Amino acid sequence: MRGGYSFNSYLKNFKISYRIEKVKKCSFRLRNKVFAIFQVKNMFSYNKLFTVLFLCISTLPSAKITFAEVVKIEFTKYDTYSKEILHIDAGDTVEWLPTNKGHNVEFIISPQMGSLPKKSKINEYYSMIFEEPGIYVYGCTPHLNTGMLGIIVVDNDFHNIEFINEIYLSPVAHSVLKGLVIKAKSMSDIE
Ligand SMILES: [Cu+2]
Repeated sequence: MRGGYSFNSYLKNFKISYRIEKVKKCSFRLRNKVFAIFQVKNMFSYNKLFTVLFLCISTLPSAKITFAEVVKIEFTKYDTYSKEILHIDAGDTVEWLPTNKGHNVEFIISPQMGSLPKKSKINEYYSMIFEEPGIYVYGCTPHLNTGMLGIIVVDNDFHNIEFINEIYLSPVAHSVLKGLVIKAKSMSDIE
C-alpha cells in the first residue's frame, strides 16, 4: 500500500477511505450494534460495486470524467482583482481571498438580475459556486467607480451581455468594463 502510486495502490486507498467513512456514518447514525454490523457487512458489496464501476469508467476510452474546479482570485495592492477575466464551467467555484485590505465583492450583473448574489463584507473571504451559464460582473464597493471590476463567463455564454447597457456606472468603470468584455470575447474566440 505504501509502495508508490500504482493504480492498484490508489484503488486500495480509495477502498479504505470509503470504508472508514462508511463506518463513521453507521456509528453516528445508529447506536444499535446489530444494525451496525449489518451495515458493515453490506459495505463490502458497496465496495465491490464501486470498484467495478470505477474500473469500467477508467477503462472506457470514450468516457470523459470532468471535475468541478476551484479558482482563486486575490485582492491586489493596486486596487484590482488578480484575475479580472475568468472563463469557467457551470458548477465551478470561485474564491476571493482578502490578500490586501479594503476590498470586497459586489455583483452588478448576473444571468438572473432579479436575484444578484449577496455582496461580501470588506476584508473577508468570499466564495461562490456558479451554476447558471452567462456573464457575471462584480466590483469592489469602495473602488467600483475607479474601475475595480471583474468579469466571469460561465460556459462561454454571453447571452446576457446587453445587461451592461442597463446598469449605471461611472465613466471610468464603464470604459474598464467595456475593455474587459472585449478581451473576454476575444479570449473565447481563441478557445
Ligand atoms: Cu477595492
